[in-house]
Amino acid sequence: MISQNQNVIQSDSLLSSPSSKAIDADSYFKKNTPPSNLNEITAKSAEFIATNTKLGRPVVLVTSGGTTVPLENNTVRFVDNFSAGTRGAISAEFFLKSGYSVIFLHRKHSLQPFNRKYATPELGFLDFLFISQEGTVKIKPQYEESLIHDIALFNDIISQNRLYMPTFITLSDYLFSLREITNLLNPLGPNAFFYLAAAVSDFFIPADKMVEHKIQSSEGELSLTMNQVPKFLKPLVNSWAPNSFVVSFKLETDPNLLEAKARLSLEKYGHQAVVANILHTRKNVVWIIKRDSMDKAEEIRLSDEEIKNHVEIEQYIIKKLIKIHNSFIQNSKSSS
Ligand code: 9Z3
Repeated sequence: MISQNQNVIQSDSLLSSPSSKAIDADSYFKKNTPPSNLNEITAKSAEFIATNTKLGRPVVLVTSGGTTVPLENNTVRFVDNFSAGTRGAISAEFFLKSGYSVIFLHRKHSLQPFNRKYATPELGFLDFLFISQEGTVKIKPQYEESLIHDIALFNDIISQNRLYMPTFITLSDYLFSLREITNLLNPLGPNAFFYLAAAVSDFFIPADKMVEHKIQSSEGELSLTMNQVPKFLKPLVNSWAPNSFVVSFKLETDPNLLEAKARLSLEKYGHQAVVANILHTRKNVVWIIKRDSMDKAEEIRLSDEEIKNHVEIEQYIIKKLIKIHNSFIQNSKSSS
């Protein structure tokens, strides 16, 4: 909604009440539009899950990157969520190396497993190549070993159909795809692993409250009020995939809030574990809090030596979580 001499985007009638109750997940799906490729994502995910489970491979859904929240239906501007997709992309690699097949639901153009190493802020694709005296394209010798290794691994994984990489841009693309893929993983019960590392917006403007066209600066300053996004972990854990293994991430900037917020999330949603991290130290230290021992937070911290040698913390996170997943599967078997 835009007023005459002031741009006011008003999401819902809840205008100035930050404590207003969020709508529930069902209403969210009724009021918002699914991505145009949702049927394709659903069909390809179904085929991927069927092929991999038939071969006895465990399947993990890794979500990665940030969601956007558009301000206009014909979107020129949007609010973005912080995330380069590094955590998700590296984690997917370690899951693949550990024998899991991976649905990598990620923000379009964010980092992807394996490829992420060859398009960094310092080095682009062309930096790895040179033209030989014979006029052919060759790999610079210093990169050859790592490239041969990664290409072989990546081609192997792709040819075995162990990696499917659907994308999202907006919050609603993400949520519709998450719900579809979760429903498809549900029949796998405890074998299905959800690793929810995407940075998902907590606020949005419902489609029916959004302006159609580009907001005009000639109309003055812009005031924004956004609705709260329903807490999707709740239906995911309680009804979409109630017997599955679900790990969420908690991101804070204030260390004093982190542990309490992570525990609160486990209490509220009842899933298996939260990986808690602080924005500025996320690459070097995380805490894993499990539902069955909530009073303990297990720290994973890289040593100075490891940081110097560019060791990736995700290898320790994944190793630990796979162990917890295996005991979850065992416990589910013995209690059924
Ligand atoms: C995370 O906490 C991830 O670890 C990061 C990774 C986004 C920090 P990068 O992609 O960063 O490597 O640059 N993800 C979850 C963030 C989030 O939105 N969590 C919600 C919350 O904290 C709950 S699901 O409230």
